[in-house]
Amino acid sequence: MSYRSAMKTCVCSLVLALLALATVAGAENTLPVEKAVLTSPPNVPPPIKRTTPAKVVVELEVVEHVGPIADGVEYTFWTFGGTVPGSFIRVRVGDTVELHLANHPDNKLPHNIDLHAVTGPGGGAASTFTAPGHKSRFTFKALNPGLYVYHCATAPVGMHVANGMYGLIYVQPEKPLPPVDHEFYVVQGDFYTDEPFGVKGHQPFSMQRAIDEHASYVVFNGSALSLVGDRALQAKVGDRIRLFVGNGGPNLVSSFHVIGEIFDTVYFEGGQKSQTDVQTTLVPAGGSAIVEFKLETNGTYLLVDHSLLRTFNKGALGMLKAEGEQVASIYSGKELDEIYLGDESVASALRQQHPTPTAAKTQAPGAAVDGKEIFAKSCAMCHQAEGQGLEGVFPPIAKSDYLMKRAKAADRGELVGLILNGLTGKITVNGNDYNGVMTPVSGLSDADIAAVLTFITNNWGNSGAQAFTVEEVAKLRAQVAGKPMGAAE
Ligand code: HEC
Ligand SMILES: [Cu+2]
Repeated sequence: MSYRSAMKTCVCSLVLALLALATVAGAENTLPVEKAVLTSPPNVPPPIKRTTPAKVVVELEVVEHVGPIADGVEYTFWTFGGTVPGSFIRVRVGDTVELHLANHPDNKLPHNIDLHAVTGPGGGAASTFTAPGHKSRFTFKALNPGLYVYHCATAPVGMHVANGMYGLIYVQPEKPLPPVDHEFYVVQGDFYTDEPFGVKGHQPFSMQRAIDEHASYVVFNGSALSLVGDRALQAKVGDRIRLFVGNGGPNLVSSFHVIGEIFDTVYFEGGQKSQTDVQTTLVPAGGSAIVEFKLETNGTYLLVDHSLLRTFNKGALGMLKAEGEQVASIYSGKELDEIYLGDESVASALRQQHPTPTAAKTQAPGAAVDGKEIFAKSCAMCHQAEGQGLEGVFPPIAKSDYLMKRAKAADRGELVGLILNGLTGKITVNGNDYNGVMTPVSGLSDADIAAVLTFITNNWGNSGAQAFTVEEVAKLRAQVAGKPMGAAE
């Protein structure tokens, strides 16, 4: 081939390639457009009947609100669509998804969304970072089928997820799963408060307990009350059930089990492969599973995390009621109840080996408290490592006029108060406005607070304030005790 004709072929194929590209882009533009049906837990949107791709518009709104986490216990949830987990999204593999994220103007914090179903950096996080009273949008192509978690990925990420910012998106495969009688949406999550499970009233989030992975609540669908009593899942004997199960975490993995049932099929980890005849399936934090079973006889079946103290002491309990006849050939019910005297030999031998209780260990003498370490552990996740803050979100501690004005004032209780009770409302630091929420910092002793306040008021460009003593902090703690989260102005 001459040089000339080679050039021609070259140009030709370039033109062809461009034409092909234009057709692809054209195809995207001419896709039928539909609005996604979103559902609140435990409901799942209906199966998609389409057999060709569409452009699916998903409209999610972030809502921060107070709701029950257990009987008589309130919690401030941060949510996608007003519920924990957030709205269920269902699309089909090959669809182009246009995701709109709105952050309600009454909210205090910026949020975003990272969908595990997205191929692209951050799963959409950076493209959807949205301040209260703003909206964002991005588009992605659902390349892989399966059941995926989505969650907020705004710093501190662990805190946003711990407050309930997660949900599921199901990317239906080309060949859909066989129809069933009921599909339900169940997501486990762990929650962190200073007080243990069940202490009444509004319980604020505890960053320290979250860091220690010391959950006070482990629940399905955002509350110990979500799937019990009249909110139990309802079905009939003979029904086939499909559960779309997720785990928002942020920390714990779930040993998901239904007491009294065997999963006929499990699409483990939410993928395309399945396994049959499973008792308990592991659902990792930020992961999922699809489980299916048939209700062969009547009764109440219990959804649990088989790490059972979570179920019976921290709320991880749901119910599925199967109405209908008892099928005695499958399950008889109690057939015998009589007296048993037993063989004492084993029991008494065990009793003789009973160990004597050991004396309580004495506490190791307290090491000197380092204010910088406390800051790194309890404050830096928001105010950042060098106290520089995060523009528009977390005010700086370094060179803070707000901090130093109070540190040099006669009443320094405000600073102890904001650590113990938190701070909310508009404040101005170095001429910049902040209107966020500092949640109470838990687990700090008087010595810890004295050390961290002394450190931040004498470093990073702050100077001239007297050191805080343990006695002073103890006195100020008593003064601010029991006051609600401090209002800034
Ligand atoms: C969960 C995030 C978070 C944590 C953890 C946190 N803060 Fe804050 N802090 C904030 C926010 C948000 C504000 C602003 C509140 C407002 O707008 O009303 C704030 C305000 C402040 C202020 C007043 C404004 C300024 O910059 O001078 C001080 C002082 C402060 N925090 C100190 C601390 C200390 C000390 C710790 C650790 C013991 C801590 N914070 C932990 C989020 C946090
Ligand atoms: Cu968020």
